[in-house]
Amino acid sequence: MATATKKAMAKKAAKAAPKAVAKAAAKPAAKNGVHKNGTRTNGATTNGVHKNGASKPAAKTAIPPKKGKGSFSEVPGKYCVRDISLAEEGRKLIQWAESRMPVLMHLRDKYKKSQPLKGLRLAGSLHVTKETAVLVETFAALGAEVSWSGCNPLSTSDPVAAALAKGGISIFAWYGNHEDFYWCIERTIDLKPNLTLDDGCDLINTVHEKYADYARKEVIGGTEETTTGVQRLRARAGAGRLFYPVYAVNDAITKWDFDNVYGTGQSTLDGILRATSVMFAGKNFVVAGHGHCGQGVAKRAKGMGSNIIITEVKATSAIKGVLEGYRVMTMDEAAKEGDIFCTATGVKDIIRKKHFLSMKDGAIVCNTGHYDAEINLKELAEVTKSKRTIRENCEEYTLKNGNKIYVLAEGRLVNLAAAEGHPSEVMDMSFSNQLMCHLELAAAYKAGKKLPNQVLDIDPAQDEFIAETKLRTMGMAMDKLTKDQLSYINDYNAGT
Ligand code: RBV
Repeated sequence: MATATKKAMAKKAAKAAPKAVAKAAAKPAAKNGVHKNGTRTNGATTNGVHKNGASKPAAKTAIPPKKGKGSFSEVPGKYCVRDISLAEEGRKLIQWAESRMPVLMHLRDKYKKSQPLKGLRLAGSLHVTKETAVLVETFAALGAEVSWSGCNPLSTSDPVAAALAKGGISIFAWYGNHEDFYWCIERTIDLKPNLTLDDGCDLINTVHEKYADYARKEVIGGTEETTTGVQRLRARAGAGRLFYPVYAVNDAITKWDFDNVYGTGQSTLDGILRATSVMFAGKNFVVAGHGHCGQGVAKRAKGMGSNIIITEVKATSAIKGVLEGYRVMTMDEAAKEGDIFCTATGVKDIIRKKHFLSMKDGAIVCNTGHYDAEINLKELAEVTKSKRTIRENCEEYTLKNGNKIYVLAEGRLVNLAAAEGHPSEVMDMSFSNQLMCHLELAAAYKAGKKLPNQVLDIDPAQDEFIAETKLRTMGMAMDKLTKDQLSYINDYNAGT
């Protein structure tokens, strides 16, 4: 963006700021007396001193500068995206996703009149994709004030971020945001959220570690989208360091049996194809971790004609692989055989120096786990002579031993960094779970009911509702048990 335009935007932003502050100041009814401090968005009382001395989200007037280079479209305190002129392109993508997310759209329709989230402020940190945009705009349609950031430096769709910003959502996200990842999260906390939505726990962690008193006193609850995040949450809760209730959305059947398996399966292969265009048929495809995500990747790679090798640390998951007809071996062994490697473990250092050194020339290495810790790129660098970019999201490392290894998307989740993440159809169910959990949190809060500061399970009725609605929108019907069948299955005396 030209500097002149940037300056004009900054001027406009300065004017817009008071309005944004006034709007954000609308507080949820303090039914249980939780929201009893000042009403300004920046958390300061009128004289700038916090009444209770608690750690507060940063003041809007003292926003620290971004470190990232390049141009941005920015209205301080409201949004910072790469280029607002991409909004029209993004809007079409969002509409495309809407047309494939019937359950979420049904929920939007069902609740938009009653405004169950009115007066609540929600901060979210989740991949800024077209599907996420449908969720974000549903929250807004139901009355919430929303502020959003990405949850991975390489997963933001800049057109989608621009469309959200243009549509009035507060958003801080851009593709390639390595330097200002936490800056963006902090900007969403400026909203003084009373609900948080995470994918990977970075927002929850920031709120808990930097604003512990705030987390305890002001946040009603939150949700967590992914396996790695739920693992971290459980660790936090186990250590007695979880200060508000958080729903483990990942653990809903309508999330992890579908999103983690079929979503990851398809989008991971999509990412590998976009970054390499290689043929899968006939290749040895090593899947590290045969949990839900790994199962999806293996299933789809097998379907494309690859020979699957599984590496595992859990015997039951390994046996599942064996019974699918895959080979199971250690990574030390698999490293020598694989043509394509994909990590899906949630654990660090799955592929290390010794593995790189024993790989075949031309091996392709990628990750589909939430964090970029699974492939040890630092150790790869130690044995590398030279490096160059072959094409977008595909880097060639020439090792000192002469072999070439190709790393996709910097070892970050290849399905979101090199492709577009999971398809809308499956995110429909995941994000309906997200929405319904926030509706639960809001309803409990408005009814004055305090939920325990724990990792909360999803109500099975929610799963059933989402699955039934999905099935109906797919034009499929199910049988119903007759009374007689019901009494038969509940009869402990029934025998041969
Ligand atoms: N994920 N979101 C998308 N298209 O918005 N794709 C994948 C999307 C989520 C998915 O639910 C998974 O649990 C998480 O990303 C991993 O970070």
